Amino acid sequence: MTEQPGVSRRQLLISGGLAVTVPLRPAAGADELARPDQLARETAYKVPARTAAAGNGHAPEEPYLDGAEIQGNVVPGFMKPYMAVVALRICDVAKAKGWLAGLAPRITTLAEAMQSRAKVRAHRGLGPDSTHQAGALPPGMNDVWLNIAVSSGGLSKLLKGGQHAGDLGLFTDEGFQRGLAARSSLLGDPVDPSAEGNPANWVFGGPGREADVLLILGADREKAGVRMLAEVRKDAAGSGLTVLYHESGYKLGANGNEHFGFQDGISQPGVRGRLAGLPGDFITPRTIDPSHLPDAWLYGLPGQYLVWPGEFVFGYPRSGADPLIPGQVHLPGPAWSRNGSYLVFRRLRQDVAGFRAFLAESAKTLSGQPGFAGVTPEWVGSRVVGRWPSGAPVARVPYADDAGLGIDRLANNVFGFAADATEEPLVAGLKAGYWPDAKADPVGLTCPMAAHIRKVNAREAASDMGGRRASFNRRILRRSLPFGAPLGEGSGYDPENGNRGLLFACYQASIEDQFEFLNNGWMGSSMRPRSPGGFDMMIGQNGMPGDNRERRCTVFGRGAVPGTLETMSDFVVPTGGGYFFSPSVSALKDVLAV
Ligand code: N7H
Repeated sequence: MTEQPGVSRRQLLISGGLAVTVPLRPAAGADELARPDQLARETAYKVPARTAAAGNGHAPEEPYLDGAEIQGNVVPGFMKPYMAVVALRICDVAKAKGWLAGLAPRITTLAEAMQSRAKVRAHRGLGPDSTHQAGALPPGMNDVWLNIAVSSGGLSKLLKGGQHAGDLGLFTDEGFQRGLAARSSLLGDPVDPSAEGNPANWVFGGPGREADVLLILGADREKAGVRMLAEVRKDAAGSGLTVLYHESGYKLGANGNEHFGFQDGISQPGVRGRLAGLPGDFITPRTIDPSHLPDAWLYGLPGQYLVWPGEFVFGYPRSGADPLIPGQVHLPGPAWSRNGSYLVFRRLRQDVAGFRAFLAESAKTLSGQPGFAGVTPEWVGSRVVGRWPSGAPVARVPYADDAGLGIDRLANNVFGFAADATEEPLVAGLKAGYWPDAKADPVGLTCPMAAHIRKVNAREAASDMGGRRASFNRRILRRSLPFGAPLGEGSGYDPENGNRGLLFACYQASIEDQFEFLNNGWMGSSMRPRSPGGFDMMIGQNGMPGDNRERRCTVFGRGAVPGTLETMSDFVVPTGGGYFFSPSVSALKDVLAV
């Protein structure tokens, strides 16, 4: 599928989508009958006639997700203002199994997290009239939640000698098998062993300090979260595990900024799937007027594409060639990995002073060039990210930030790159604010090809990997929060001595094809996802020592005049982390804890 100016996003999404007749539900008993090695691959299922007709008038038949089995930070995500991570090493396997068995009933599930999310959504509302509620909690809400994930090293210890001893090999993801430290150079992390970002110097996760288990906590209130953090550390330390690392993260400001000053966590894929008891049973709320088809079937929030759950959770249909028709069910591990998901955790230190200086110097250099007169550091930042600090997309407001648009969730994702985008009619009672429509921007004159949000999500535009489907199966569910106190503007005093950043966490069904692909395939490449545009200047690294670390990208000023941004510095430095598998509650109880 190629981009065609003047063709609507909707047409782009459904035209050229081959009506592949891929089935939805497994044939009865398929799980039980298949051999483990078969389960490790994508499995073919029968086609219900109604599903094949999705494009002809029936809504896509979305699967029910197992609300009691899937951990809540995978779907729908904790999204709490407090987060903590605890990295653990198993020293005594038998004791650790007892500890896991005790932990299983405390794991917050998808169903539990959804109940709380529904209350928060109802309290905050959507649209410009409710924006004063951003960040507000419903009265009395004081959740403290816990999730767990295990690395391949941890699985190897826990499965050894048991009934499932051979199952680790059935996880088909090479990244997961080898672990983050082994894959670090592939991600573009510094290869020089003396560099801060080299695994040899990580706070945990480097050679000899790899974690077997990662706990993730989320809480509405810091006090309760910190209390639980102390409790779980104490329990773990007394149960055959060593605490390698723990750290707390906090939402910055009501809207959730990160340390460079931008609102984060705006664009998440809408996960298709149902859970009984929700409006329409949908896990991702639907906001497009149901008579406006097929868009009402394509989006959750306006501009938020719905993605089949198998891209994130093991054992569900993935994206097919047609977004309305489920693809093949994906179970890239042993039978008990169903309802699980891979978790990538990276502790990313952010050099805030360095990034600010880069924006200021770039603005100074550019503003002396034709087409760039008057550009500010904030303008440069907006081109590096693709959004202004408030979250407003440059695609809709190219010349100046607009705080209202930044927090209007019915409007701040309504843009594509291939075609003009227009507001959609919404369900009764919802109304987006009025903002200029985004224009098609196929070559990045407004939102540069190298802008962070364009590097990690090609949206509906074609990329080097193909048409829009190629973008759908690269999506990740981000669950990050910043650590460290913010750096004040201008004072020069830094209580953290530069040690602040992002506790970056994301879930996906393939580490290689999703997180790693985004990192080295797109962010760390100057030529991809499409046409040479340069590196992701904020996050991209290129691993090379010395002068080869130079990174550049192209931005455009008035009259489509090109300019160059360049730096030798890494503003985001990896300082720890690991690759993990987040099992279902049953797998934790019945496979890992026995
Ligand atoms: Fe990125 N930032 O705060 O400046 N990110 N990111 N990210 N990021 C996004 O839509 C940031 C990182 C993605 O669908 C925004 O939430 C920082 C890694 C994806 O339009 C901002 C760091 C990876 C999206 C940031 C960091 C990604 C996204 C715009 C590290 C994956 C959604 C607001 C310190 C490998 C794109 C938003 C879309 C958006 C920031 C890291 C991925 C402001 C500071 C490592 C998929």
